[in-house]
Amino acid sequence: MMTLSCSPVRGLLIVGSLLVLPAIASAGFVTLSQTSDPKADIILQSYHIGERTYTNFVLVKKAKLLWQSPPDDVNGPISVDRGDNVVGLNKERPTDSEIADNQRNLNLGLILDTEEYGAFGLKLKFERALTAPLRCHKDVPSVLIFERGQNSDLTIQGLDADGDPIGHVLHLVRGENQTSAGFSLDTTEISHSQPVGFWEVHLSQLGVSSIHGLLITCEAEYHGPDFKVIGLEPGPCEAPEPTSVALGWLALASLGLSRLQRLGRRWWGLRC
Ligand SMILES: [Ca+2]
Ligand SMILES: [Ca+2]
Ligand SMILES: [Ca+2]
Ligand SMILES: [Ca+2]
Repeated sequence: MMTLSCSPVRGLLIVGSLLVLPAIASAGFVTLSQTSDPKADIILQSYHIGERTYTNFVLVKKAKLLWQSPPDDVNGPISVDRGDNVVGLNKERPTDSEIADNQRNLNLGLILDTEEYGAFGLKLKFERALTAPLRCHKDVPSVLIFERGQNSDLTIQGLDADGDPIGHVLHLVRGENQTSAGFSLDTTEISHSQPVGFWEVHLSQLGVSSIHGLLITCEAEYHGPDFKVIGLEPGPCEAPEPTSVALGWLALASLGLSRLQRLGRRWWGLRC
């Protein structure tokens, strides 16, 4: 489904094609420091897809809250939250640097919490640019977005080096193409644990080959997303094994020899 999203509200104009996240052929999974205590630190350790393991995460560096609604709500539509026993800030109406601190780590017990009626526009800048993975890692997503409850939506769009939106606006829908993260989270703003899921976002789904950050928007009907954003950079392709390199050269040499022999036979055939 593709529709035009043009939202000239709250001083922010979003123009682009709005996509519902298409199905991902093969989803990965994550490993965590622990999954038994929903109120404690839960550190993201690695991302896996197939037999491969990735740990090259790229963190959020800066944040800029563009707008929030209702703007005069004393509780604040968006807040920084933490697991009940996690050391960290839980605060309504956080500053931009408090939002960045909340996201700038691998502790999934530190998330942004949005009230169910809340709406906002938020820019998150990564510590370095994310570029489309090399072919050997083309099935690896560039961004993981965790959501407590698996009961809320988000829209995201890539940002260029100047912080301007580029590519598609992607609608991440609650429960759709969302993988269970294998743990539950009980934070200070809720009185019981909720299961956490995550979306795997590929740059191709955002219609770009590189991003410096994300524009995240939430409308009131999105049911208040409670989330953490973490980038992933697979890195270079593994060098082939020395044995396979040697075998490759041997095969090439043998191919070359047989061609030379064929040419030789043809040459001598013509002469005779
Ligand atoms: Ca709150
Ligand atoms: Ca939620
Ligand atoms: Ca709690
Ligand atoms: Ca919420």
